[in-house]
Amino acid sequence: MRSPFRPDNVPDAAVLDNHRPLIRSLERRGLIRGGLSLGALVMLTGCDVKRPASVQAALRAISRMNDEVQALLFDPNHLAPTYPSSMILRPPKFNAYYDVMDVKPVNGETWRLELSGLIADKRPWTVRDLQAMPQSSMVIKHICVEGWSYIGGWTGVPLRIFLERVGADLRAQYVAFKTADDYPSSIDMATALHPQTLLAIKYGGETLADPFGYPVRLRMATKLGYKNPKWITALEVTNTYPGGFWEKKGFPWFAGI
Ligand SMILES: Nc1nc2c(c(=O)[nH]1)N[C@H]1C(S)=C(S)[C@@H](COP(=O)(O)O)O[C@H]1N2
Ligand SMILES: [Mo]
Repeated sequence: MRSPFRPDNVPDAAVLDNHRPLIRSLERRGLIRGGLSLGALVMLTGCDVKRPASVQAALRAISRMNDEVQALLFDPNHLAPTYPSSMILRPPKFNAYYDVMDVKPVNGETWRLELSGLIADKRPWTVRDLQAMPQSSMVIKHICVEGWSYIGGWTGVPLRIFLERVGADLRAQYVAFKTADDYPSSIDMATALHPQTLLAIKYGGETLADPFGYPVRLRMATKLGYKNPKWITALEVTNTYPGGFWEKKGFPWFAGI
């Protein structure tokens, strides 16, 4: 899991800053008031704290409830901060659940983006198909939960435009992704349609390099790093909760503003 390119784990104030509006709005609505005590957890869930499995299950249920509340509070028109292009870090910082030397490059010539679920036109996409679509660029902060961040410049097809083009059911709940390295991921439809959500094919104006997701990865300004799958191979529109790689291990699913 250690990468030679991994930056020092310096906690980043931006992590907190990014979540302050959410925390404030939850407090305003009386949805949170400080932490839950163990006693309150027992009262709320009626579970036996001597049975760790039942506590685990209850905590997971509360976490899913939090995810849903956060998705409800998501403002589709609120834009995350952007930065001047002079601040783009070159090369970007690498992270994955394995080392950078274990990245297996994807062959762009044979690569296809497979489509499934609530989509009218499920023909697979090539790299050239994606390049021929309208592109948009954004310079945003990438925040990893491990406590580091960087400013990155991304160009690609707005996911909203892609979903409209393939005739996706935009009233569906989720957009789910599969990747070449078996790192499933998913987002809510409101986030998928947000203007700062791209199927990114370029970094700093140049084709994505292999470690950063060539030929296509998701880049969102409104979500933490681990919600941005690299090396995407399949996209599904669905009403069945798809979860994700870290989410299965207990990380929050919403993970953003
Ligand atoms: N396919 C895939 N996507 C992934 C990961 C991964 O391990 N595999 N790691 C995530 C994490 S934790 C982070 S912080 C970012 C890192 O993206 P970067 O290497 O472009 O900085 O990718 C995310 N997307
Ligand atoms: Mo991350």
